[in-house]
Amino acid sequence: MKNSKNNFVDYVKIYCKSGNGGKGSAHFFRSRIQPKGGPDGGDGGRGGHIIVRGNRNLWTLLHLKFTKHIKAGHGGDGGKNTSTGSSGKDIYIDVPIGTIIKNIETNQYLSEITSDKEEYVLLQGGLGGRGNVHFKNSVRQSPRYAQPGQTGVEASVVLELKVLADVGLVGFPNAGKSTLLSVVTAAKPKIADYEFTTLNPNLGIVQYRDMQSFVMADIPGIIEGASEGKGLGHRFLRHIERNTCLLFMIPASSNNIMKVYNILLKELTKYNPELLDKNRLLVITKSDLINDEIQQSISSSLTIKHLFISSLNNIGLTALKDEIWKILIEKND
Ligand SMILES: Nc1nc2c(ncn2[C@@H]2O[C@H](COP(=O)(O)OP(=O)(O)OP(=O)(O)O)[C@@H](O)[C@H]2O)c(=O)[nH]1
Ligand SMILES: [Mg+2]
Repeated sequence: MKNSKNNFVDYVKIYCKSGNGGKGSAHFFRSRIQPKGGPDGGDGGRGGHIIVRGNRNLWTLLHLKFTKHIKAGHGGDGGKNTSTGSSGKDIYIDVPIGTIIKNIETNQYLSEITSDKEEYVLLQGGLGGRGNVHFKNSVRQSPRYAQPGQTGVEASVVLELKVLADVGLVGFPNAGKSTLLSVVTAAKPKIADYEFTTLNPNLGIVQYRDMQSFVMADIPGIIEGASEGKGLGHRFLRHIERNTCLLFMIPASSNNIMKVYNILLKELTKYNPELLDKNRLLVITKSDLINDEIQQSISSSLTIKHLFISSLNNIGLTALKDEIWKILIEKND
């Protein structure tokens, strides 16, 4: 899963270098009354670390797409009067939960960020050198020596967002796509009771049992004739080209669910016939608006597999996730 052409960046390479430690000082105390005072050189400050940190508000590595180099600050040198140099500035690389960190040269797996605010010190800053006060002993009263700071370390790393597979939400405007995303992920897409509320795709990560997760993409609504440019057109379909599984979202209140399903299918085919190779699942939304009897009659009129959900009343959402997971696992086997 390398960078795809859309804004879903899940793979970046970055060269990182931690800061050098500051030099220890070889200073001697001097004053009018004490012209030959003892050593009073302080320690150098440590160099800045490079730290990778989990951030639950990030869903992709897009913000790092153009970051090629990251360098932390150097530690300050030690000074007279045993004063310690300042520490170099640490640099934090914020990443979405589920990001894997690998060393490029060795291809070695280093760590995975699995929770918000979790920190992984990728590169330690160099230690500051010790000032000459530490080297004074009974034999050597006036050490003219102080340690240099340790140099920082460097590494080129790959950050890769681990997503098992993706699910794309396809449907007419107002079908409840963004609402579903908002209840099964932490994403906060705009939701409103009018058509074309969503103008740009939204992504969210669905947490599934046992710490598993998958990415769900909510895209703008599609209408009949989208391929001829009606509504917002069908250029947004490129965002679901990489999805393993497509959910066809159709409200329970639709007069003819199969007809809507076929229109969606037709528009997808016109965009890219390969989209038909993907797994599809018919999801009938807003099931809270109909009673059991109507639900029964809809069910018996349908010949394809379908699930009823209500994002508002939390009906059928676990079953939906289970079903999606089954599809993703089969695809990956
Ligand atoms: N009763 C009921 N209403 C729902 C449900 N899910 C969504 N809605 C309502 O349907 C309307 C449209 O929801 P959205 O999630 O914005 O629909 P969308 O498919 O993202 O629409 P576009 O972005 O315009 O394509 C909103 O008023 C929602 O509150 C549901 O499960 N039950
Ligand atoms: Mg929407």
